Amino acid sequence: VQHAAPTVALIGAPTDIGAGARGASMGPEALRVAGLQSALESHGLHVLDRGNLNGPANPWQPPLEGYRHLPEVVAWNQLVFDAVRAELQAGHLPLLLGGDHCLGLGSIAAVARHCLDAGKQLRVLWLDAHADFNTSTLTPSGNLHGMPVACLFGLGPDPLTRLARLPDGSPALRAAQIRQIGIRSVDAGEKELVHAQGLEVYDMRFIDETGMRETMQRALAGVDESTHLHVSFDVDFLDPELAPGVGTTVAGGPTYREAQLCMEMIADSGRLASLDIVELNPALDVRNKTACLAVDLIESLFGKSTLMRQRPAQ
Ligand code: B3U
Ligand code: MN
Ligand code: MN
Repeated sequence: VQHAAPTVALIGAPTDIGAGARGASMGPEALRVAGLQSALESHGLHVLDRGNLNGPANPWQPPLEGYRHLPEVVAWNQLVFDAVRAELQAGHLPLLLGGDHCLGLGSIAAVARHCLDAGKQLRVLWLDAHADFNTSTLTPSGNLHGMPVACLFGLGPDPLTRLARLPDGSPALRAAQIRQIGIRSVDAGEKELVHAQGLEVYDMRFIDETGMRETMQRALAGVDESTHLHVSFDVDFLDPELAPGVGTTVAGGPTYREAQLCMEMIADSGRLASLDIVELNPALDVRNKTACLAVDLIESLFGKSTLMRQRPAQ
């Protein structure tokens, strides 16, 4: 079944408030300069650029009780939550231009809330080198971009877990609703928590042994007409040789071809309904090449393909 092309709403969140390196605050503009809007329009999508959210500046302080910049992270996530929720309520597909990955909390909390209201089943694909499942006692850094998934599960500081709770008090996200792909850096205590919480993680060893095709078939298994598919794309998912413009590179990520197939298989599901693109750091990039690569991959995510293809049976 072909669906009408959605209206995509670009939401800029220019902040590095949860990161360990400055510069992700320039991510939204780098994606615009790389031609994101016209690339999407060339595939028949209607695009609204909502401009940038305006949150607190980065005070660049050390951690306090295990968290860096907690009040500012809460403020940015509240802005993201409200903006993403408003676009979903308007029937648009929100595309969050980060900013660092702490913003995945506000974005996915809004999506979870919307799924509850709309009677949709939620599936999150978390594309990342990191599990982002730290807590204040496990974190090596205090950086909140290493904690959003734990916060969405209800494990984290009160003001953030409160933002992520559904009206009945349950956490926004359960293990059955998320698949992590491309993971290759998990801190010691974080590893135990990931296992204890039953997260489904397709790490790089799994991708090497199984291949990207079967990995994505598994990650998308059970996705159907009633599913809202959210992709949270941390650009450090990609191999750093391809994508140097991120704050925390980890060697051994997906190749260009693996990343393209990953995006194409998500597009084939026909269920993509919201997207985060985070951790792009233009201060560390080379001639905006990481931003251009991200735009290239986003095009595939929205259905760019070399040939006219029948949608393969899943
Ligand atoms: N796990 C480390 C590093 C990290 C997590 N997410 C990113 N880096 N981007 C931490 O600080 O929590
Ligand atoms: Mn991340
Ligand atoms: Mn990461």
